[in-house]
Amino acid sequence: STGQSDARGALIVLEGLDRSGKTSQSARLLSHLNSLGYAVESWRFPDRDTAVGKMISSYLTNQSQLDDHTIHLLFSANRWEKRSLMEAKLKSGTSLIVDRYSYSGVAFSSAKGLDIEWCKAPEVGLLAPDLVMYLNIPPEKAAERGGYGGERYEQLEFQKSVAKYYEMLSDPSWKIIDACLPLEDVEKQMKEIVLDCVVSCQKGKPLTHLWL
Ligand code: 2DT
Repeated sequence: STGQSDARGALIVLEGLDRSGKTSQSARLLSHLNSLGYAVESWRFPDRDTAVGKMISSYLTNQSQLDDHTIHLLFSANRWEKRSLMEAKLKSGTSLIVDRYSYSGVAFSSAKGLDIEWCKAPEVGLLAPDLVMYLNIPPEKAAERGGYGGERYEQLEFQKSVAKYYEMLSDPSWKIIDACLPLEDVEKQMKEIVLDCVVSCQKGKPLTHLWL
């Protein structure tokens, strides 16, 4: 800690298509920051452990059917139910590495045909990430990686559409990572970017809110 009262943890979000490597890289970033002595946790959305998360999980595994708007709002509710804990963690100095966030929410639902602005609306007021890293991979390449797991959205044509919506959502502050590179190269790039971000949040960079 710098001893400043406004020092805080960083909210770091990883986005990308299925099989882009988000989950492996989250784990690597977690242990890297840990080894440097930073307080850090790895989170993911959807958080399937809550009551809302169980409904989402059942939908994703095709055990239940829900209207597209309904599931969209459940994904959003799943972030809202974690919002106060997220804020408390960040304020207490713990950084969070989050595997998927509001951008997944908007990209996946928009890819189904829902209006983008409608999709963004329930996200307004959630904490804005300090850093968004997008693991960029052509959908065809991602599909070649050991195949998909069989959940609802894991289909090439749909992933192609999601990629277009991610592109529409991305802004110049996003760090676009070439996820086709070897894991170690991706990891090296991400570590440097993340460390910069953690340091700037320690110096008291203010927390902001979506939608940006
Ligand atoms: P995982 O495979 O990463 O568990 O994601 N999704 C995710 C949405 O449609 N909306 C959201 O808000 C979020 C966070 C992306 C499960 C799937 O759920 C999709 C893939």
